[in-house]
Amino acid sequence: MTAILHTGDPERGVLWQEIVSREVPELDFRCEPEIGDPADIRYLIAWTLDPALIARLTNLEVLFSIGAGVDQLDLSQLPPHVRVVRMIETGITNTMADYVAMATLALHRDLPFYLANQREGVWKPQDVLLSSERTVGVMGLGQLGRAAIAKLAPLGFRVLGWSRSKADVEGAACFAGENEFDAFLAQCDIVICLLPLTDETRGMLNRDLFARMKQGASLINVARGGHLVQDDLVAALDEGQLRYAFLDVAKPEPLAPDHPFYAHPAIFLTPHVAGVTRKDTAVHSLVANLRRELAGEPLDGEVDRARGY
Ligand code: NDP
Ligand code: OXD
Repeated sequence: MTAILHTGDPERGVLWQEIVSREVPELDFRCEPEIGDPADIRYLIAWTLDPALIARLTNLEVLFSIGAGVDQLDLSQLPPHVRVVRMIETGITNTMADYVAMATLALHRDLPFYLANQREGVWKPQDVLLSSERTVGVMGLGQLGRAAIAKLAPLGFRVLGWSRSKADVEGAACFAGENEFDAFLAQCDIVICLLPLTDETRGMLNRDLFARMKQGASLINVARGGHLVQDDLVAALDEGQLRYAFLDVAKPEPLAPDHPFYAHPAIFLTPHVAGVTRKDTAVHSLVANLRRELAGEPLDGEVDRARGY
């Protein structure tokens, strides 16, 4: 018998069990803790890994991540032959694109400034710019960076993109690699981080990067808290090198209630809600991948484990 094991949110497990059992009847869908004979389990669905469970799954072949990112999974716990698949699904991409548009428009139209003035009883109009007069840069041109650009470009922003290898994205002028990073950064009024968290990108939103940005530019970090050096951000905001930061992610999550980010007047914090895996849509991505797997075809979103994304 070939089985797939769901871990995490029991409500999602019940829904996915019903749909996967109907759509892919060749597989026995089990929900933790009812794992049955662990030797049957070839496929695992998880957000994070439990080492005790992994040790029991001696025939595991594929790990399906609940999320688009995989850095929260400690892949060193998995034998090297186990393939890892990140979640690519319309719920995450659409909610992420909406969030990026919300934060970009809020910064573009000076909402943080007007909210602060409102609290002080101040009525003080600022010059109003056209969206075409703002340059927005997206770091990371994968599923989510591209979805963000598809939302931002029709709003009229001048959009730039940056990634490791040269990309071709409609609506954006694309830059690649360290050699073109300064040319990208120096033009942006708003920089959006949508990079995966890897050994190369950890801590890259730091003092050095902020100094290479335009003075008075703003940051939107919707990737991972580990990309950001928190003290460097506070210093850059306090010194006026950066104007505002929208942060959807932090390290650790949740931040302690007395963390300085909560009260900082130039920081806007949301609790990791930018891109959300929707159980009603993500299950169809899972089903499509399970069908590919059973047909011996390549899986959508398979991660290069050595590269980390
Ligand atoms: P993808 O794997 O599809 O895309 C990654 C992109 O980043 C690629 O363009 C890649 O370039 C680029 N990249 C990777 N490493 C580097 C580097 N060292 N220098 C420059 N570019 C690099 O990822 P997704 O778009 O699906 O997701 C991005 C991240 O968003 C996730 O890893 C996750 O951390 C975060 N996320 C956050 C959510 C939230 O709610 N806040 C929700 C979902 C995801 P190339 O193609 O050239 O390799
Ligand atoms: C993800 C997330 O990676 O929600 O999907 O952060």
